[in-house]
Amino acid sequence: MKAADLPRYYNSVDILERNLGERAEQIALYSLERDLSFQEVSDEVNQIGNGLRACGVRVGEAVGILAPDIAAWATAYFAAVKIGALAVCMNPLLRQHDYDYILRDCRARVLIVHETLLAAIEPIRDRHPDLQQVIVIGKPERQGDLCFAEWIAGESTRLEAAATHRDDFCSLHYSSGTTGTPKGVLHAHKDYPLVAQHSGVELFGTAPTDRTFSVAKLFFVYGMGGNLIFPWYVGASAILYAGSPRFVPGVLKTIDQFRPSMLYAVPAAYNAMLAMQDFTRHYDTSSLRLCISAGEVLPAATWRAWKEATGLEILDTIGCTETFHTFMANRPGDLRPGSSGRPSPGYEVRLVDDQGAPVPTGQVGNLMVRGESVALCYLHQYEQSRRTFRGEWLFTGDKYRCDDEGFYWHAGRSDDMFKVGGLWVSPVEVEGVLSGHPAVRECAVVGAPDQSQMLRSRAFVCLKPGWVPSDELTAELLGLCAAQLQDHQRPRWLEFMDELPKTATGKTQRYKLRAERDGGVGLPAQPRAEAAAVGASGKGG
Ligand code: 3UK
Repeated sequence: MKAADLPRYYNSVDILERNLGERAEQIALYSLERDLSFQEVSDEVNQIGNGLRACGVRVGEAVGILAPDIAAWATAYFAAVKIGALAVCMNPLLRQHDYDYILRDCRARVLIVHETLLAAIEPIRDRHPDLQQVIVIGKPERQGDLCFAEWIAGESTRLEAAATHRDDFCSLHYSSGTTGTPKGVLHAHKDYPLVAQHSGVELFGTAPTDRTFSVAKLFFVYGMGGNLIFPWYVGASAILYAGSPRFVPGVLKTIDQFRPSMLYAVPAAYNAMLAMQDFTRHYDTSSLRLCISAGEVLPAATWRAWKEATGLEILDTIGCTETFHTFMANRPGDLRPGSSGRPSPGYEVRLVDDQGAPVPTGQVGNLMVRGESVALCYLHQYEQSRRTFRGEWLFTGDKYRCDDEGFYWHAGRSDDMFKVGGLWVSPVEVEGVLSGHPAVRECAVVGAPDQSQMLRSRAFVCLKPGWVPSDELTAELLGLCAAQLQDHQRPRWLEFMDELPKTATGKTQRYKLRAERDGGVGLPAQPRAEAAAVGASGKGG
């Protein structure tokens, strides 16, 4: 399918509404809270859409969605899209200053927020004059806020979709930036059927009889594609789980109870399930036909352990917020554990050196991707957009090596960013917190593998004259990180060094630090602290 095959005026609410004929009464969505048929979903979407229009939301304006994975997330999303607004899919794990940034950046006019997340926006919401209405899923606390259920109760279930152009933007997803400032990725209506056709149908073979479940949450495009867009595009049902991805019994119970055939998760979530002894004896996982992994490298050991436990082969795949979904993947019967597979339908990839020339087979190069679902730009980020969106080609920031058989092997990133449990860590952000301590002269943070070959944050710290390394100081520095950073960002290990390795121009050579082994050459014998184990987290936990 090509973008040009879609009608010029196309609204991606089509992904839901194409099911309103024969499939109208089929279950679109299962959850502990409620099950909804396609007709019921559509009725609620129309009510919300009418409610949003009554709040004055116009085509192109932003509607924030900040909620766990419940039915209202999905209905609010499609309602915003249907009236031609921009659905801003907000990560419930962020901190106040991120929400502050996002609300300002997108000029959200309405925010639909779950009662459990109100506290995070309460202190900053008054700074945003554009934010005219807050709608609370649950009980509002402030005068003027609306209660979601009451707000839609009186609205009509009929609504005309906005005549959006297929190239109009319909969603905004914030992804972490190298400096810690989120980058808003704009996707257009056309991108949704494209990824559903290419990845949902052609790659994963999603069929109407499937039931999907994603441990990765809906605000994350990986979860939203796999567990909302792909199933609904073909009339299959999605299973929503509102709990934390780290709560393994909750995840396994959902699988046991709702019997998904397709599972989307990040490597840390597979590892977390495997860490529960004999989990397949306590929970029935026999409904699964396809297990998909993305977000970071799936270690070959995890692949083997999962196969041993369940008999199933996990498919490691890679996508990014900028492409919306998968552009390389392992396929059933055609996979190499530890690799990201080969380019998937709808995408081409190239490996180039820093001057843009192709690199020979077997050598590491910068991964470029081409495909029609690639976003046009980041919102309000001219420089960063120019660096990343290079004509038809997207500069992913990933380093890859291609073998003789055409399989691609991840070889790190060009920007020092890394992921822990599927969630981005920007070294600059962690270093900023450590540098706030009076003892720290300079520091550097890198991703280092733990016992199960999953990356964790590792900090190297140089002290100011007069300070000496000690366990107390280590604890103090780690405490500072605990207070100011999210779990996955906190250093798991903290080591003291006399000097950081530097280039001639004074840039920290993080790649040298990444190569440091335990007590390796160049590392002075200093106390090496192991911070409290960081829990495994699925992206969007
Ligand atoms: C890294 C991987 C090695 C890689 C995503 C599937 O993760 C997704 O989107 P993000 O924008 O991050 C993208 C970056 O994450 N990465 C993702 N998968 C893998 N590295 N092996 C993998 N299998 O650095 C990439 O550039 O958060 C994943 C589908 C849609 C997505 N958006």
